[in-house]
Parts: sequence; C-alpha cells; structure tokens
Amino acid sequence: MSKLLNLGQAVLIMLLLFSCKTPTPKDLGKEILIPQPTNLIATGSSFDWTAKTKIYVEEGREDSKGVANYIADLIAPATGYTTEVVSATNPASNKGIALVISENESLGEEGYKLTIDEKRVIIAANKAAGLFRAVQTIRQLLPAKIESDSLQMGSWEIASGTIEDAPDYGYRGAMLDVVRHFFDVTDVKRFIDLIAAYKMNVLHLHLTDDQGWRIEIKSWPNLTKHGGSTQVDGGKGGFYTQEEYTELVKYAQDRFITIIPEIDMPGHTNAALASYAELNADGKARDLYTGTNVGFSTLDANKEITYKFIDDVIRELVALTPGEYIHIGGDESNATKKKDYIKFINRVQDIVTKHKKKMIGWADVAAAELEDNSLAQFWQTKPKNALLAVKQNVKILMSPAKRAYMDMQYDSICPLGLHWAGYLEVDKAYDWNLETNVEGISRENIIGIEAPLWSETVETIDDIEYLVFPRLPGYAELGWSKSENKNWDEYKIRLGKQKERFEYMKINYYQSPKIPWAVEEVAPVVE
Ligand code: NGO
Repeated sequence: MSKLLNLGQAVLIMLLLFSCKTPTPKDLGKEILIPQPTNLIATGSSFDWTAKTKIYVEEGREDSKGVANYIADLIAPATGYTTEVVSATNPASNKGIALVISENESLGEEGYKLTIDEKRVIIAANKAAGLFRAVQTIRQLLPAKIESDSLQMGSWEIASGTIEDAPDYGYRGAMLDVVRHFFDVTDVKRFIDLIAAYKMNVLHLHLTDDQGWRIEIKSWPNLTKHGGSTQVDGGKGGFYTQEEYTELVKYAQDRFITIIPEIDMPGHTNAALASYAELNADGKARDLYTGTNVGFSTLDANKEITYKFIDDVIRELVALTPGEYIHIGGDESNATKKKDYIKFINRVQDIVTKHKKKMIGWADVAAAELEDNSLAQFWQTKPKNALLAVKQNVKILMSPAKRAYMDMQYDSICPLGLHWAGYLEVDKAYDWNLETNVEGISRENIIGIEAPLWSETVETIDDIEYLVFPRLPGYAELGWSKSENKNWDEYKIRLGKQKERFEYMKINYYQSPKIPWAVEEVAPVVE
C-alpha cells in the first residue's frame, strides 16, 4: 500500500476489498439517465463492481480495449480499484464486465445493448463507438460519487436488467468559439469530456474570426503570429500549434467525437486581413480588432490570391482532420456584395470538395449553389436561408439561436451571455422538437442538432460551464432520444437529480429555479 494513502483511506480500501455481500435489489427503471434510452427492462437485482471485477474484451480488439481502459480509469479515483482489462476469446463467458462487438447491424454506428445480471455486465455493440456510449450509461447507473476525484466509500452497484439503445440522430454536437476568447488545450479537453458524458459525437471548433486566428497554418505563419495575438477586450489571445490541435483531435477520437474545424469566411476575417496586406482589396493590412461588432470585414472574392490562401489553409486543415466535414462559416458577410458572396462560396465549396471533404456553412451559404452533400447550419431567428437550403436538397443542422445558442443569457440578471435571440432558460432550451421547429423543415431534411457557445462574454472554463450546464444534457437528449419520449415535466426531474453528479464532476452549473434540484436516492445498504 502506497505511503501516499492515509490510514483512513487504507481502512476504506481494506473494507472494499474484503466485503462480500448478497446482491442488493435495485430497480433499473428508477435510475436516472440522460439521454433517456430507447428500451429498458428491469429485473430487480444488481451487479456489484468490486476490486476483483475484471473487464473482458475480445482478443485483438484494440478499440474495445481502449473503451475498457477508459471506464477502468474513470472509476479508479472514486473506487480505488485498478480494474484489470483482459483479452479473451469469449468475453461474455466470464463473470465480470464484457465488451463485445457483436456486428449486429441493427444497433447501427452508436447503438448498444446492455445486459446486466448479478454476475455479469455484457455490453454489446456493432461498433466500438456503441461500446463507448454504453459505458456512459454504466457511468450514470453507478452512484453519483463515482464522479469524485477522491476515494469514496462504495458500494458500486449497477441495477440489473437490459437496455437497448441507439441515437435518433447521427449528428449531436456542441460548438465552442475559441476566438473571441481563447481556450487552451486543457480547457478544450475538459469540454470534450463534458459533452462525451452525454453521448454527443461532434465538437465544432470555431477557429477564426475578426478577433483572432487560432490554428497554426504553416504556409501562412503570420495568421497566428500576429492574427492570434489578441482577443476581445485586448487580452493576449493564443492559438493551437498543429501538434496541439492533433492532440485535441486524438483526445476527441478516443471518445468517439469528431472535431469539425471552422474557418469563417468571407466575413469575420479581420484577423487574416490584419495579418496579410495582400488579402485586402486595397492591399492595406487592417488593424487587429478586439471589439464585438460583426459584419464589417471581408476577403476579396475577385482576387486570385484569396483562393490560393484558402486552398493552402484548407489543405493544411484537411491533413489534420480525420472527419468528413470542413466548416467554412459564411455567416453575416455584410461587407461582401451578394454576387461576390455567391461566387466566393461556390469556389470555396469546390476547394473543400477537391480536398475530399464535405462543406458545412451557416445557412447564409444557401444563397450560393450548394452540393447535395453539403450541410447548412440553421441559426438565425428567421428560417429564410435554411428553407433555401432545403429547396436545394441540402440537409440542415439545427442550431436555432432562440433555442440552441448556449451563449444566450438564461434571464435578464444572468451575469454572462448575450440576449439578441432572447433569454433562454433551461425549459425553453429543452422543450422543442427538431422536426417541428420550422415549418417546411422536417425529419428527412435534418441531420441533427448542434448547440453553439459563442465566447464574446465567456473568458474562463468556469464561464463556459455556467452557460453550458445545465442546458447541454437537454440538447444531447433532443438529438439522442425519440421525440415521443420527451416531456419537460418528466425531464426536469431527471435533470434535477444530476445535481450531485454535477457537483462531484466539479461543474460550475447554473442552479436554474426551473429545476427541482435533488439528491439521488441512496441505494439500500445490505448488511
Ligand atoms: C451569431 C454570429 C456570431 C456571434 C453569435 C453570438 C452566427 C452564426 N454568427 O451567430 O458571430 O458570435 O451570433 O450569439
């Protein structure tokens, strides 16, 4: 036993190691899960995760092993267990936890089946991503204190039964604006961990804007050297080197999350225009900008150097991007003439396609001629642009500011955020459906949901958490669970019971008065 443990901790570990008990009756149906799973059958008993429990994975499945190590590491601080991960020919034949890739097509990319009895937890999925999503369910089935970073008294029981679950939408994401205020690699990893806990699968990073350029482009080094040197209100800004960015991509990938990078253009480009004089129509470099107005900057759609620049940026970005999409912004290009805007978006779309990626743009891009496999992200208060995109047979990513912008203040006294799209309390953020939000945009037009967090007023990770929680679990559920299973009055009770979990996770959440905050019921202790 390490000298680092004090006596109390040592006694606790001994107790945990040598306690032996009969299974506690537990009702899986009463467990609090967000997002709500598709099907659940309770069998009234429980599985006890002890110091002796092992996780079995199929031989040669590095991806399953990665998921097994992830959950073993996650539960280690609170339980004090070093859960062994073992390769086996038939994992489910052992007592303990088994991760099985069943190649059951009906479970899709991220679906899973959990079968829990007194001796085993069998997690089956068609793909490793499904195992990872299942592990988030297991996490929520364990007591809230599993989230603690210090040793806690067990026991660590999981209610028995089966859960069959799969997402309604394949795209469930959040966006983080790392421009208006810069957030370093540690902050972004924390953000990734938080969205992973609710089964989201996309992180959209808004990497460039008027106030800064945050991703190193080796062929245009002044973008970050000069363009990345400040932020809103004149702070020191910052940027990710390509190595750091790769580290983020990998960190997200390990959590089955795809990072979608955004280079916003032709508007929102002052940082680039300040870094390279030749990108300006008049050949004069702009001053750096630390305000929050929008719509004043534009790349020149009629200069060839513009497209050489974009080709270089996209080429370098594509080399860092395993995902299929590149986001090209396209919003609020108020300083670009309409005909120039159309020409510009068409050419940029060709560049993205040439580099074998698909384009996403804010729905403003529907003014141009979109490819069928491009996506338009609906954000404005009026759906005109999104409807134009639907007319072109382009799929819509739902991020309506009135419902899904996490930078909207909760209410008029909220210390952070904006309110141009209205106040957005937790009920309003949850109580809507993707399919009925806009007349003329229905299920078959929608690829999924993304909740953006713009950072004009957001300076620290605590600020991020305050605006994101507790709205984000709701967005995760809107994308994951079928709409017929959604109901605010029922959801708010489940959300309220996340309180302890948020606290053990040290999330700086907003204690909305709309939520009946409550502690989880403690499982009965059996002598
Ligand atoms: C708008 C604008 C952003 C702002 C944000 C603030 C879009 C797509 N463009 O959303 O530049 O930061 O609102 O809520």
